[in-house]
Amino acid sequence: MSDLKESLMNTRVEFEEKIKSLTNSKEIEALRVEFFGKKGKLTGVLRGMGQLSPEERPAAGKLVNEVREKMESVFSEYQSKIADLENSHKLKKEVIDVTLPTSYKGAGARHPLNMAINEICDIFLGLGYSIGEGPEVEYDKYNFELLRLPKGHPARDTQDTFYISENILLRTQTSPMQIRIMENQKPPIKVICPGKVYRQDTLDSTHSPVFHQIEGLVVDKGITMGDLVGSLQLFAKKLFGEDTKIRLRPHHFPFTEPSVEVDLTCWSCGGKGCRVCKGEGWIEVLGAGMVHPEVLENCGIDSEEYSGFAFGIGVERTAMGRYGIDDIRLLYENDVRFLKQFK
Ligand code: 2U9
Repeated sequence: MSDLKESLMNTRVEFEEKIKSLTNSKEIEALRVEFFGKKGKLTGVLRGMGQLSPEERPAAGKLVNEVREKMESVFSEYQSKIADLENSHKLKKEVIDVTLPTSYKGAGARHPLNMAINEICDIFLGLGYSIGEGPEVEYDKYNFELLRLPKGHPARDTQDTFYISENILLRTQTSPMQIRIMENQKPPIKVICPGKVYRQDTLDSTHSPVFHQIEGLVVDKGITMGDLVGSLQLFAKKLFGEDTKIRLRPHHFPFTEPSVEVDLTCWSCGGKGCRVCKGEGWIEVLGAGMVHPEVLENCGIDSEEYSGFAFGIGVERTAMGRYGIDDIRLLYENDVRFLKQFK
């Protein structure tokens, strides 16, 4: 019993001396293992109790418990003291001087293409249209077949694109989205579909193999060419000003009948003729027409009961006119000197 008492006291003295000199939590943890761990010094002393006689054990047990509790309380006192010290040291080191000048470089600006898309979409939202967006990787069926452009159709040459496989391609127009909408929704339908489209083309100042379109589609009972003209006239005035007029020229698209190309009075000279409109007074901005009855039927819509109009707007062309940009490539190069003019 006296041996046990002695080694208990020695262990406690050693522990209290050691703990006083500790300065960080790593050392604290090492001390915990040294004394309280499985093979620790205190654990070793406690194991010695096994050799005591049954009469000595109760008193020894009481003493051992008292010493262990004391040592544990000293340990946790030091442990939290050191943790507090470390924390306040860390806070001091990481202090932020909120009065220092900022490294803020200023807010960016919207890209002119997105500005044009937002402006055009806002006009149609105001006219009660909803917005539909869909995949850029499309089935041939949605991009061509159901729009009356079967394989081998000559109009496919002007819309040659990038093929993923025989029947999957990068869409050449946003029309496949309107097809999907007509397949899934009953008329009345009134939607615009903005998005990126792809065509096999060589990049120059007016052409790009990737560009943006906004196509619109209205299908209901009794829709006529008059509705198409009225809607486009309203759109042109809202985008380019109240004095803007539209002019329709007959055209051909496989998916609309009749089809038209739509010119706007020149945004630069107002119709007198200038360099921008090449003396014409008019600028071609969009194409449109009455949705071909076969296209309606292809999507499960009864063409005897319903009719519709559709139109397509080239976003790049509109943005270039609206913001006076003379080279399409500027829109894709992301040169900050160009972009920051649109702040
Ligand atoms: C469905 C039926 C018909 C969409 C249309 C045009 C005419 C058109 C061009 C404008 C400039 C493409 O980006 S551009 O070069 N688009 O001329 N687009 S009619 O007709 C549709 C669409 C969907 C179901």
